[in-house]
Amino acid sequence: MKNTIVLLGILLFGLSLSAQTHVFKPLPYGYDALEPYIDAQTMEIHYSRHHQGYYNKFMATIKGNAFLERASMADIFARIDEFPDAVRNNGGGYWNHEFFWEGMTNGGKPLPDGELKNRIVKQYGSFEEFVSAFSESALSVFGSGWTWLIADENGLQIVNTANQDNPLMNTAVQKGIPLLALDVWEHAYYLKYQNKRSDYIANFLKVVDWQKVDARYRAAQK
Ligand code: MN3
Repeated sequence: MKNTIVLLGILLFGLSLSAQTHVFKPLPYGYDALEPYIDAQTMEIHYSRHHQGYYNKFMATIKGNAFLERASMADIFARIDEFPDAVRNNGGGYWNHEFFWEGMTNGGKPLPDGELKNRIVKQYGSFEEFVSAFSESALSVFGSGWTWLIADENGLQIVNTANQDNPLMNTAVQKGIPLLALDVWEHAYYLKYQNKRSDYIANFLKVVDWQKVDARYRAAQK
């Protein structure tokens, strides 16, 4: 009897874990880890208020919808036009920020030799020219949005999305697999940089984890 209760407890615990598809992951580093390029106060507000806010609203919005509660974010984004704007805006805000945090690391990491580096050089001429193109794109976002490096059937693309949209959404003009994201909403940089978005972009590029971007590219080729 006692064993049965223990087994039942393990089973219920397992079910409760599997029930929670969408989790609010801890920031992969401390608030001050990306100083001085991204300041601790901005990180704290961005993560604990903005990102958490999108997650909370997303969870409240999807409550009771079996598909939205269980499906992966990629599967949800692939059908995003079927759902209310609150799912698109808050689901995008939830996923985009997690992806953004995971693409940065203390001190940054250089792009290793390999297929992504070769592809960048082939398409853009050099890594430096690619960085200029990415920066220009981020500078050109009008209003709130994101800049992405994506992989699609033609290779690499630099694309911008408005609001909390992303290139996984079936509504996106240019769809693809995200490799790198840059948040260019003013809340991402205004405290430290005010209107100087170009300085923020230049400093973001100093903390990019290109090893991670390379790993994402390799995963996208499979
Ligand atoms: Mn943001």
